[in-house]
Amino acid sequence: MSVECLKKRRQAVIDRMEKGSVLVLYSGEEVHVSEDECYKFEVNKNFRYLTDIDRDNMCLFIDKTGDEVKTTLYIEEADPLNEKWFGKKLTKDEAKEISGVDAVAYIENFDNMFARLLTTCAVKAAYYDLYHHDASEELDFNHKKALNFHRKNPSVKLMNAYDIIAYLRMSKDSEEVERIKHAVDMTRQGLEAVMRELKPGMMEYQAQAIYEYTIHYLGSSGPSFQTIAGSGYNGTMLHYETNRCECKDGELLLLDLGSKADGWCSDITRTYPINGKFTDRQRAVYEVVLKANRHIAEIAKPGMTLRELNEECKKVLAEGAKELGLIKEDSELSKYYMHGVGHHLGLDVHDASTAEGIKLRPGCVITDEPGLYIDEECIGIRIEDDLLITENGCEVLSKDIIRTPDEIEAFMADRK
Ligand SMILES: [Mn+2]
Repeated sequence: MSVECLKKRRQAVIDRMEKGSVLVLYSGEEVHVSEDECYKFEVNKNFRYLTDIDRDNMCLFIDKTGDEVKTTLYIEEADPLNEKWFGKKLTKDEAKEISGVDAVAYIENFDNMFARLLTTCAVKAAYYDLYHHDASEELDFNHKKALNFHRKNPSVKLMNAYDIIAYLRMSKDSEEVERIKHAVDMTRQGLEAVMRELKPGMMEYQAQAIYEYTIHYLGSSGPSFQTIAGSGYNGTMLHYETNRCECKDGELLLLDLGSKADGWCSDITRTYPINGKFTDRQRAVYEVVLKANRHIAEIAKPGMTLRELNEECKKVLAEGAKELGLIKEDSELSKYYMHGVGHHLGLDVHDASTAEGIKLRPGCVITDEPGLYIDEECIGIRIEDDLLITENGCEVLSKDIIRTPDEIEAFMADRK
């Protein structure tokens, strides 16, 4: 990612900060599992967005208290013994080169620097990332730091940086779109590898393994979420990720999966006939879902909301479900389709969004994922594409991932 691009993002944040304020954004800390093992570190996504660095124990500090705004990145100082065990830390020069900040300093000096600045009374407001998924959840690292700060400095207004950054993140710049396109392309290759091997008797985890092998081989840092490989009845469970069953002759395999390209995600679903050929009934259901999927890609444009798109999607699915003899009234559709048609996609699979950004605008990347789940027939079908909202409509970023029944059958017939 170019430093120009990162500077532009940070400037957009600075423009929205009050005069006489600072921003304090930590990258996060490693979380312990057991004994000496930690969970794979997941960087705070807003920190990543503004620095393109995914290391723990760092802090981005923006000082807008004086006439000149200054951006400093606080990083960990390397300890040669530690590095022997856990790998190289970023040096000051490397951190500066990647992020393009005005200055880089060591994190052990951060608290003193901040305390000194606070004694000057120049800080009227402090922006922290106050993201909170739901009330029952533990507070995250940034949130805890914010509350601690607020307790010690009650006269400084505590502001939420999350809303500002999330709004910006909703509209992707060209460098983000490039990363998402790369992620989508790795997913295409992974799905094609599965289609080449898929046959009755394959285990769901083997389909998963082929997919994940392929994207890792291509240089992805891994799946953007737990791969869903649900055959037959399992395809009707929305977040089935056990993947332990056998793919049976005559059934479908639903694959909902993604990959990460330097932090940015793809999220794609395809449903394939395990033996290479759809039954008439499967094809009929598939065509309905495909019609809804195509309809959304036709109409998605700036100004619309995800809710409106879902209402449109439901109309197409309800009409089809009636023709399939599944329902008589539109209101019964919820028995066979019970989720939304899309969500934002970016650094997070279900990407940041705010009420302010409820209307789609150019640069938004959303998913288009209608489905029908018929438990009693062991038919679960979802087709999911990734759409980039443009000035007048949208671009299907996953247009090269084949999706019609004819294309899929031809691909599977042609293999070997
Ligand atoms: Mn999705």
